[in-house]
Amino acid sequence: MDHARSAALFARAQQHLPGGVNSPVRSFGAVGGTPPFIARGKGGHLWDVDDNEYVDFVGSWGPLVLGHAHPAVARAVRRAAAGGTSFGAPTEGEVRLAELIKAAMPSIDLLRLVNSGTEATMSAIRVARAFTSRGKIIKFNGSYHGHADGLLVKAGSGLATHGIPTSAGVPISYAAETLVAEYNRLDTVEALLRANVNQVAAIIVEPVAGNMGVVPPASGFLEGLRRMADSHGALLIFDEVITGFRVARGGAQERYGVRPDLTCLGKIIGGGLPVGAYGGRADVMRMVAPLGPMYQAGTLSGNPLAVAAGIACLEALAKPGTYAKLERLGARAEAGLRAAADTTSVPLAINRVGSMLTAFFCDGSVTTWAEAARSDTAAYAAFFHALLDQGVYIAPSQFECAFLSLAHTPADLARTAEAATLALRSAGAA
Ligand code: KE4
Repeated sequence: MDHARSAALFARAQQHLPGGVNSPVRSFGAVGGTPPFIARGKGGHLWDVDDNEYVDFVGSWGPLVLGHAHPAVARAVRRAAAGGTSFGAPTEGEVRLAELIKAAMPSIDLLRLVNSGTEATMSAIRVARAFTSRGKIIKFNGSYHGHADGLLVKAGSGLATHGIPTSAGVPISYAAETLVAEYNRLDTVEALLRANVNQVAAIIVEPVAGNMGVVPPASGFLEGLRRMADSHGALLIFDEVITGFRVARGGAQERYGVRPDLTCLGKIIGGGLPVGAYGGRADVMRMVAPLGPMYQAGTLSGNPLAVAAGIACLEALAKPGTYAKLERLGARAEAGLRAAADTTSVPLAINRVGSMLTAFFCDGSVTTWAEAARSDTAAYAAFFHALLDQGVYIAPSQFECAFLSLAHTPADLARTAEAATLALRSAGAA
């Protein structure tokens, strides 16, 4: 594959943008090499500026569940743009999008649209603190909830102690309010709650972990969080930025039947344009200005173009059979990967929930961050590039998800399975 134009653009981009990108993971830092600069997408495929074509399983990190340039989404954005791009005033589209979200997630009485998943989780935590008059939050090692200061925190030395920043520029004092538990380990949550009685405002969890790679909730884990939050007077926040409208139309809360107090959304609800949302119990959300004392605002929140794309996306997803098809596509992709792995000696642990999956380069099973962290990231990087060279584009990091879209075809999946077999053979031979 020729990557001359991407290489030239990457050199030029690095003169203007930190690392040449507008989000770190796009720089290929975790896998090495030069990222292809994308020219266009259609369905389950991307083309880069050197006209190389790829089957795309990044899907813009989750939003493109319909595939690229879906006609209904493109048409909706064109129509909205013809009437103006932003007014800073209420519009009917914002009401319609809120109604579509609430129709799928009965735990949401009131919601606020924002511009990103980060804004959604940051605001959900603020409203939880406002409602409970408590300061601490519990998050989980290996989970990512966007880049708000208090969430860029990992486990401190002792479990009962506060977290430590994972980013420069986050004061220790900010991290002190964040406690870090272990995903799928209810005992670690209980220990933190007992060590911080009446201080925890909320537990925030990715109900299906996506940012350590895909790690499903162990049986009883989400139910246990619900029970513990209730018994300790904390709120339960589901960060469904990835899982919302992905693992079921009603997200993980529908798939697993556990009702959070607050839900954070993003990605799919914007159909590829910048939309986030947070919402939940009316008594909690009535704390949000202008109704209540918790302030949160945004010039472009509920932007007409973004909302038009989100409405078109969610209306398309409401069609009967959508999630059965996503399940079939996910199962087929997993089977192809397992068949490829069976032809080599390379140890793979594959986790999948619906149309999101991850192949961990390690043996045994991956049910916690500690187990995920055992993965051979160098082997993953070799696999990633061997696939990319064959026109298959998966996440440029071991600790992310591959996403199926409704636009992926059996031919795409057959081609991917074949490419994975060759890629694993070369990795196995390495
Ligand atoms: P954004 O601010 O990037 O829209 O959303 C933050 C966020 C919140 N919650 C979860 C569970 C998320 O996965 C994310 C963002 N996901 C990453 C990749 N896993 C986005 C990719 C990127 O950072 O460029």
